[in-house]
Amino acid sequence: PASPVRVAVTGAAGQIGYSLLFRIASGQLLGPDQPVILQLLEVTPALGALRGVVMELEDCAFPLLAGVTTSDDANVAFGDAEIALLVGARPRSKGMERKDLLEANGAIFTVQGKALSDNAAAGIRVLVVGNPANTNALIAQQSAPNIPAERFTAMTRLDQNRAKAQVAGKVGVPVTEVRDLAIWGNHSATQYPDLFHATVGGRPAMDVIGDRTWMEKEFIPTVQQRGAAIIEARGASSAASAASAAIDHVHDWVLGTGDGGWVSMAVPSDGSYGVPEGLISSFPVTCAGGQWSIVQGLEIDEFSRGRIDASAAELGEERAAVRELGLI
Ligand code: NAX
Repeated sequence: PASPVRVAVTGAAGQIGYSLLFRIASGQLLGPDQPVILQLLEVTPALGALRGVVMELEDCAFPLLAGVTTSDDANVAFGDAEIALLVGARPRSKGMERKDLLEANGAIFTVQGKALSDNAAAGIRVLVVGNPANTNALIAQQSAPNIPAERFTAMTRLDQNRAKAQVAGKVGVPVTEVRDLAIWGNHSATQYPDLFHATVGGRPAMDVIGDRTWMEKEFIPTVQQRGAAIIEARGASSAASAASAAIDHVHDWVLGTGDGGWVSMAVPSDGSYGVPEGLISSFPVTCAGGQWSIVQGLEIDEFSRGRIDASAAELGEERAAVRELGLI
């Protein structure tokens, strides 16, 4: 059998962690033949709760789970890791300004970026889930001189999955019929779910939907506000769906998108589509051989241009703010 892959997860005792760890251990992240070792990072006060989660992992007797370690030290948790899922972050508390939020997260992601750089395996791939995910990924990347820049990504797959489900529901087809639906920009309310390149059953999605008003007035706001709608309904933020999207993101990055069409990942921009270089912004990508590449040559109309530019501008402001704070 293959030797185990070390997968580090931060915020492991949190809500998303509680869904994510079991799916990783069951083989859904890296496939049914790949044993894994989970290396879990939490803040010191959460280590007790984390111990309970580890007991439950043991009690699943997962055949692919070759070991579990826990720590409150990032240098330990990231040791020889090939995959790091950075889920733990500082949430926005009441009355907190964006600057305070960026600063609090900067304290986490500078340390974790450096710890990854110093301790992870050469092949390390990083997915940042903790919000503000794109800018947290940028901070970690800039704190990690030993890791190639393109190994830092942030999650917009949940937004893509949400968008696909909305389209499938609208036209009454299985989600598998909806393809090449890209999310552009920031994982925030400025994100742009793009239907102009998507297809439904092989036909242009906008032709099948036949309702531009729905796209502009319902679809886009629904996808952008879905996180808030879940909180409103559930009294807690999306967790199982976020974990599921994290599994999808890393699975496709490592094992390839094959003939599954595009996926959305926030990746360091190379300037494609006018998104300023270096910003970690969502694009349509395909993956092969463990590498992502931005889908090139798409025609961007005026409507999409405005949306993509607005979200990129927000990312630019976040980057300027963390620069000013000395975090990058
Ligand atoms: P929880 O508050 O349930 O769990 C977070 C865990 O992280 C806590 O157990 C906390 O102790 C731990 N933590 C905090 N600082 C840490 C550090 N420095 N090192 C290690 N662990 C640390 O939040 P949960 O619902 O699991 O959400 C986690 C993050 O995902 C949040 O930032 C949330 O905003 C973000 N999300 C991102 C999404 C995306 O699509 N990119 C969607 C879902 C989710 O909202």
